[in-house]
Amino acid sequence: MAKERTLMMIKPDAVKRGHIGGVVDMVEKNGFDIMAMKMIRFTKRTAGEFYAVHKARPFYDELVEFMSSGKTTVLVLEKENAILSLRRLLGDTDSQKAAPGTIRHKYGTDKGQNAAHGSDAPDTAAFEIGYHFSGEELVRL
Ligand code: 3AN
Repeated sequence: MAKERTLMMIKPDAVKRGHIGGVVDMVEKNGFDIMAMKMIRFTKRTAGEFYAVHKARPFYDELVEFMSSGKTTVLVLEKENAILSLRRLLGDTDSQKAAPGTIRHKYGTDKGQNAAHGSDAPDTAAFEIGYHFSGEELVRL
């Protein structure tokens, strides 16, 4: 399979607790190539835009509030089958149900404060990478 790119975010809960290095270590040890990485602070407006697909969900306001509550680390990761591979490494959305060895098991708290995000499909990965990075910010090998 050809290499694929996905967007990862280390969320405000994990950044505040000093887990950027721990999460990046798991990402690197699992064979992902980091193609871009930066720190951002979502505003309520930009968090709402980024998560617009979830607007109708009951947790939307909580999600926007949480994602704009502190700094977020945003990364573009490359690997064969990167999207599914990162979702497996993240574990269940509910950190309490995430399997041992996953990022959310190690660093997450619950369904909302679940340490990190990974794109869920090729179309959302393309939107999410384009939302955060211009083409020039992505490494060309
Ligand atoms: P995932 O990120 O695992 O794909 P989704 O797409 O169901 O999960 O939800 C998107 C984001 O919304 C999650 N990463 C999580 O932060 C938040 N979220 C999902 N369910 C809840 C919930 N019941 N309460 C609070 N936040 C939630």
